[in-house]
Amino acid sequence: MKTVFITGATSGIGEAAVYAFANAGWKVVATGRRADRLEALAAAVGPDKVHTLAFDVRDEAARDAAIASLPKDFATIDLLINNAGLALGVNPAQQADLDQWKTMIDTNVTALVSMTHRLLPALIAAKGAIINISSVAATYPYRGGNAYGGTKAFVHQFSLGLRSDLHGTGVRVTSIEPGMVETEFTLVRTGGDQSASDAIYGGADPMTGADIAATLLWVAELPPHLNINTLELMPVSQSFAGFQVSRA
Ligand code: NDP
Ligand code: 8X3
Repeated sequence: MKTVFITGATSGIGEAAVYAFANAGWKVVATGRRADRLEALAAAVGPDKVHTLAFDVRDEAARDAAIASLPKDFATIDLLINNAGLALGVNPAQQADLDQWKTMIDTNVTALVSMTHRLLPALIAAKGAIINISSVAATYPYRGGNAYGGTKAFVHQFSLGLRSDLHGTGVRVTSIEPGMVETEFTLVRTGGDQSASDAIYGGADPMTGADIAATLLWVAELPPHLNINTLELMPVSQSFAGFQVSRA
């Protein structure tokens, strides 16, 4: 039985992934900061299938202590899903809050890199896999996307670089790049504005956490000689718009 280590499992895509992998017979290490949510998740899915670790991905000491506490049954990691992440703010760069930019970089970039570095020896030993959650924001700029898009572009390119470095090890690396998924993402981005969240997803028939979780499971269970490098997904209701031109 294989074990997946999922960051950001207390809501949205990560939480849905816990259910998808556990239902498919994987053992799951589910992580996030909100311990109460993790406890509820373990109770709902079954503590024999899910082991929870509450820590902030930016806190390397807390992370290492949590990993060191893993019981034997969950200690051999075959797949790391670097999912924990967030956007903060919707303002253009000239009105953005620098602390929000730093929080996004610390979480989406620095912590993701550090988590990968921490588990890489084990993943190589297991001939395992890494799935990083990037975004369409990595490729398509939009107003107010600024630092968030930059962090996700980093995740995309870091994933390709890992692929290159891990050549010959058998370790697979994939960057998953979703568009609009209805989760707590917009609530977090807007500081808890439920009406803003409702306005973004309302009538758009967005993707769900379960849609992305099914894709993650599909990628994870492909035959070991296959690697999906990058995979971009959008709801049918979402597509692209043109360039903007300012005129004198
Ligand atoms: P949610 O806000 O629903 O989930 C985010 C998860 O990340 C939570 O479990 C949260 O847990 C965790 N997290 C955030 N910061 C930290 C931290 N410092 N330490 C530990 N865990 C943390 O959003 P989504 O499910 O949508 O987001 C998951 C990923 O998907 C993110 O990387 C996001 O950028 C990406 N994404 C989302 C899209 C969307 O449209 N929703 C589209 C493309 C990509 P807790 O707060 O308990 O710590
Ligand atoms: C989340 C998707 O388009 O809101 O990464 O940036 S988007």
